[in-house]
Amino acid sequence: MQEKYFPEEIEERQQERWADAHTFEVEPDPARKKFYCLEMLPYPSGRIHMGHVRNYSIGDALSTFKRMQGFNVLHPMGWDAFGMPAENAAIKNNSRPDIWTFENIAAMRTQLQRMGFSYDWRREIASCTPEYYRWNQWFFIQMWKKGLIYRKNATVNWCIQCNTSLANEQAEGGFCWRHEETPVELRQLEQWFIRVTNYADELLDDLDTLEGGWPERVLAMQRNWIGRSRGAEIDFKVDGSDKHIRVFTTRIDTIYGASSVILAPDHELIEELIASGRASEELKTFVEVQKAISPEDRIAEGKEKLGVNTGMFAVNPFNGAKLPIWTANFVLTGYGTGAIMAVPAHDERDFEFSKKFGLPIPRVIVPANFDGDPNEPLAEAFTSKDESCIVVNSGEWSGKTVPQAIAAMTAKAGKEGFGTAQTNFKIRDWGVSRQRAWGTPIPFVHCGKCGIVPVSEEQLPVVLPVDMNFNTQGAPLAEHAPFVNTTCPQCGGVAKRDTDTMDTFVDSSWYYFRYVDPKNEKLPFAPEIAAYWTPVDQYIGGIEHAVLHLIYTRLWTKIMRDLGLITFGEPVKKLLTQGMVCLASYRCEQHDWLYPYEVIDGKCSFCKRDVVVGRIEKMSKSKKNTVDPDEMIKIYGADTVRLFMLFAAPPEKDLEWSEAGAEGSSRFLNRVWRIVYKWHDKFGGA
Ligand code: QTW
Ligand code: ZN
Repeated sequence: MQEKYFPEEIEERQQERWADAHTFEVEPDPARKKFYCLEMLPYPSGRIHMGHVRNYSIGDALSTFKRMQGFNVLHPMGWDAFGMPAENAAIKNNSRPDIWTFENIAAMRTQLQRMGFSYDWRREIASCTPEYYRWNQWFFIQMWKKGLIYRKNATVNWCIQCNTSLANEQAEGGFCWRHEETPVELRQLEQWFIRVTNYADELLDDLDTLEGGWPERVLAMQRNWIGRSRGAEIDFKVDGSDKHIRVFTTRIDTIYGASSVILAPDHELIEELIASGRASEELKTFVEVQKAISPEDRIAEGKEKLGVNTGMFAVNPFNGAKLPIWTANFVLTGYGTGAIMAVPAHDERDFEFSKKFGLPIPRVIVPANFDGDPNEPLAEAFTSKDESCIVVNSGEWSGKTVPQAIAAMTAKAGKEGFGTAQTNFKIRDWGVSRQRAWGTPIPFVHCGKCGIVPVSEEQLPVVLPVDMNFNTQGAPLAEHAPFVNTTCPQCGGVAKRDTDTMDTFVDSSWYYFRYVDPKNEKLPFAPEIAAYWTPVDQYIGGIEHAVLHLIYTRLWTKIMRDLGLITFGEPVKKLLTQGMVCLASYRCEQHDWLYPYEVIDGKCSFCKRDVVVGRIEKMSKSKKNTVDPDEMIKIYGADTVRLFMLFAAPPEKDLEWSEAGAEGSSRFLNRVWRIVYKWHDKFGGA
């Protein structure tokens, strides 16, 4: 043993020993208890950053602990390797996305190995390899057979210069990211969808079983995202016509308080009114303007409520009252039926709208033991959810409690045939197609005779060409003739391949099942091997995946269960959402913002004035407040960096990187070394 602590030397030597001894390579062993420790796999962006280092240091500490407890620990790593950055690099360097990606993977793998993380590297996967993505295609076809895949017209952001659709992030502020002068158009395009809504009830109800294992915050975010609301659909007759408007309401008990019916700007009744030539100029303009705004933007926080009276009337089926029919920006066709009854006295949004346009605000709900006058004008909407509230001013239903009225009035609507109980969800079906080049090709062909036909399973994978031309106005994959031109699997005639690719969240929905059996050529993984290793015992990753990734992977698990590959419906027993790695920046009166290395002993290195902490923010390239893990490893060694990551903050909390803290960790390890050195010959050390 050497007297001095030379981290680089001992770490590299130890890492070699582990590799030679296959220390972290594991196989199923029915005699031993397993522990599956999983960390969210990285995008191969080029270099490991501090967020990764923290994520993987936490996972590695737990894996080691579980090994020491005697568990057979599965601890794998891989690459979420499809996506736009590779395309952007290919455009910029006039090169290929696969070359860029594999170079990055090689560099980042070296970095992770230098950190000394205890992965079973034999199980490494990269989602951009045909060996991996063929199973995305296989799943896609299985889902299609089960009726879980469909095509539908959907609105996408479109740049006429790029001649392709843009992801929302590429169309921020309404302009194309590559053509800052070109406003993004909304276009209707046929897109592929996965029927998430078939599983919406289960996705929501099963969250209860995760209680205790998942952070309460994540459960709440998912519940809100799925957004189940139980209510009723009610038909309002259009006055003087045989048409009906179907509205969705969670509060049928308030229907006597409705003072208007409001349609989405693209509701079919409005289209008909415009087509018939009876719509006002004001209405036509309003509809045109609103249709050019994306639904998300129409209902964005703080957006002013806008509306126009259509001039038509609807008849309340309960009391025959004639209500004006309006259209407004905050009613969307994508949610419920695209039409609502506005009950301003008992809904904040309807209150704001009705007040603005001078619509009546009749009160129909009061608290239990109410002794005021229910006809007194309200200063604000009365929205109490208390079940003891009483219905008033509502004919035969007056005097009932809210739950009683909801049950009885829904039953009446059903009996008389003008309504039914109905459950709605906020969550939408998953639009999985992207008009992008670096992704899993959708395994379908378009045949003039047979229509849209799946590729036969024996012909999988549909291999993505890597010699695409990125130096083009159009879509590189759609312009690749050898890829596009094919034959129909059904009739053998000429056909064209679908040129959409899958959302990369498809790749990450099931990657950790592939780790258990990464070389399988018959199936995505063998059910009996998955039965040993899965579900995941501990998953660790950033909070930014609390909703999308973690809902998609729960969905995928339920679908895999229904395909008979696994027997459970929840993939992750315990979830840890780690906090962010932040850095403080400093301000000097004279020199404004300083980087950490420009501050010495709490003073500005230029003018020696005292500095103040300006802000503590997540490290990011754009803020130029990053610290490179490699540099820190060179100075202190990987163990110091890892130790600092673990001790500087609880894993769920944000962590402020500080070089002084890293020095502290380094001093601690040096002290450990000295003590061991002092006594090493007493316990037989060399
Ligand atoms: C799939 C995961 C996906 C992914 O998120 N492939 C499962 C969907 C890091 C910081 C960042 C501090 C820096 C920095 C940043 C976690 C940029 C440039 C220079 C420096 C992720 C995830 C995992 C993989 C935290 C990320 C947030 N963060 N926290 N502190 N910034 N891939 O140092 O490569 O982005 O959430 O768990 O590790 O991340 S990923
Ligand atoms: Zn463009």
